[in-house]
Amino acid sequence: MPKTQIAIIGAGPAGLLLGQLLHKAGIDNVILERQTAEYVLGRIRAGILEQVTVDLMDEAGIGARLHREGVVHHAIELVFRGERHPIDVDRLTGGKVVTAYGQTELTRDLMEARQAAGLPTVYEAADVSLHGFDGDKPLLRYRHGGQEHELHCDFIAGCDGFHGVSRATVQDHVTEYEKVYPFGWLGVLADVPPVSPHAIVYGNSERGFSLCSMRSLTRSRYYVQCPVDDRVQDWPDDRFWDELKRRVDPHLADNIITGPSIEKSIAPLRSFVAEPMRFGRLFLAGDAAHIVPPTGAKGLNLAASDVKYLSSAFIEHYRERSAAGLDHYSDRALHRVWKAERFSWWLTTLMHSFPDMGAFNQKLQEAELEYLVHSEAASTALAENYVGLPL
Ligand code: FAS
Ligand code: PHB
Repeated sequence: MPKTQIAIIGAGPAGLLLGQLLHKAGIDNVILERQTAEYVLGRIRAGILEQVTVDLMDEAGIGARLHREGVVHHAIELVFRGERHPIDVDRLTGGKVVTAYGQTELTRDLMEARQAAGLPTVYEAADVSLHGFDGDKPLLRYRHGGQEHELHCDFIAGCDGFHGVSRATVQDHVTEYEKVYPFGWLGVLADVPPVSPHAIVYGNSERGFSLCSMRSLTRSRYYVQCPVDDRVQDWPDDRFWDELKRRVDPHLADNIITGPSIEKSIAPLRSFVAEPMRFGRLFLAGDAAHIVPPTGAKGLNLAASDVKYLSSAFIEHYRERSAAGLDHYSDRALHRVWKAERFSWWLTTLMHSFPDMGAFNQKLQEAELEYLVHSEAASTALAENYVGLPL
């Protein structure tokens, strides 16, 4: 009867990081992932890491490539009315910074470390189901290689994302809070040098939001806001590059190096929180419990802070036989989640063009941005949320 201490559902950043931290603490864990490793690595997602996430990668003992290849950003820039304004997050927060390092690379580092340690990950685990977590003998059932399997455990960590089975299993016991935005983000990845390698550029324009980011000094990541029902085929590369240039200041537009897209996708934007994040011996972490619009670069970083709280609670349970961390996990995680939800909603509302928002609301957005970039207090509030609030 296969047994482990912690059964983790999902081999995304949350599941893999949790597995690595538990392994470092000598706690057995098994990950069940419904896709292949290649599929997981093929998803292009986040790009900006808070210091909390970088520190966790170091704690997990796998921060080396991140420090070698990640690009530290000391500032961000806001573009509106055709002018660009720096926000010096480093100075405003007393030295805190963010690091540009793609979620794909972070996931790859975690996967390679797990494989090197010989830790069990079952890829292509189909039809995972959760049982007994309201008692003290939880188990997972799943299908793999044409066979039915059971995995008995002490606890289940639901790290299976927004469309996962964990939250769906406890749907009747969850209170959901949701806001869906009336637009999406069209994202393009291109092997061209980023136009702003040391500061992410957030653009507000009457034509809509834009974002100039990167994955490395030779690989760029750009986004433009688009109608939520647009399709990727509506956006040939030339149309994308033209639209991006119309939404930033003339100097930046003249310096954008274009090239063929190597990935192009449209992501819907939503704010979502499921409460609570604990159900007996089942604990939710990451996108399984909450979603933020990517504007504030919080999604991946919230998954990391959930994992920090949850791994500490499991370690305390096994080492000190204390249930305090487990009992406080949900409240503790949700306090941070809601502050990140607020910041992500605020920045999304400030930077995007909403249907029929009219000239008056555009002027209000520009007035708030004008105030923001010239007020030390307002810029500090933006900066301390952007680099990540203390754990
Ligand atoms: P994930 O969704 O990454 O991982 C969950 C894993 O569980 C997946 O591998 C999935 O295959 C697996 N799974 C699901 N159901 C299962 C089942 N029944 N059985 C077994 N396994 C199952 N965040 C940012 O900070 N910045 C961004 O720019 C950004 N862009 C994004 C773009 C898109 C299109 C999406 C969807 C998200 C984006 N995010 C962004 C947020 C994203 O980075 C998430 O916050 C991050 O992936 C969260 O990690 P996990 O919680 O591990 O969830
Ligand atoms: C990204 O590089 O994908 C990125 C950067 C900053 C954001 C969102 C996405 O706010």
